[in-house]
Amino acid sequence: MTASDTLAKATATDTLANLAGSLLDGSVKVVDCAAPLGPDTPLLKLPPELAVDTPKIEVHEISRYDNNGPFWAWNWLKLGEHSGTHFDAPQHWVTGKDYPDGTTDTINPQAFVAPVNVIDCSKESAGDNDFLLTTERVKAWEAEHGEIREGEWVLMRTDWDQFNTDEDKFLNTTETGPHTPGVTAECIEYLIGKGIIGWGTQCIGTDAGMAATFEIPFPAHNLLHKHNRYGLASLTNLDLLPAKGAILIANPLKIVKGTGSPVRALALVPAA
Ligand code: 23J
Ligand code: MN
Repeated sequence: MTASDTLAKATATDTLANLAGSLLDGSVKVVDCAAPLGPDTPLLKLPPELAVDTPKIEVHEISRYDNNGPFWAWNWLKLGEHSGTHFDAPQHWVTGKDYPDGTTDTINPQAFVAPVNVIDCSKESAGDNDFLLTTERVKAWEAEHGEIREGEWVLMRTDWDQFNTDEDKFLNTTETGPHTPGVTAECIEYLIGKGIIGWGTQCIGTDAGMAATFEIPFPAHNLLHKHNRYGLASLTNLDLLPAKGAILIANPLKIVKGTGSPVRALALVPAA
């Protein structure tokens, strides 16, 4: 090891010792960014002429301290990969289908723990359910909070998690289709150019409700996965995260050839 390697290792050891202390004394808090996962979890509804939907979540009891298992309780699940708070892997989209490290079992796990930027769009989204985050708005956010760096997550805060116990409100579908906020194609391209590892939202998917009708259909999915980046959807409690400075832990199950997975996303944040 060179002298600078030795120094880097000593610094990393100190960093983890400090983190351990901060977790134990409560000065770093763990925020739960996942919604409850069960039969009532809202699920995506696609136009029937376009696609088949993900099935409703089912929980089946195997035993409950009874004749089927006297000393234990356990269940089995029927669960789509893209259910509830979940991670989108690059191979979820046709544009990312050839990445050998693009499934839940092959992604480098280093990506599952990363710094996170939280862009507050809650007011805009409350005023306009079809609100789209633009490059201009992200640049203004960076001027205020600091640049978005390579390897970081960008999350769109809309406070949409307040609706996640009511599928109708969460999907907000009218005669004209689903109306939930999202991001423009140009803005996603800007963020990919910045080197983000992924983009996450508090709505049912990484794209806006109306994204099926956009010039590039589902631009967040199309462009993120084309560039081997990840998505997160149905995140909760982003109002408890700072704009910058938190660490996001979002690790999908190691499903073989999985295109995504429910995640118990967690954020490490400085105590208020
Ligand atoms: C399939 C088709 C369209 C969309 C999605 C899935 C998702 O949002 C998802 O869960 O990845 S928009
Ligand atoms: Mn998904």
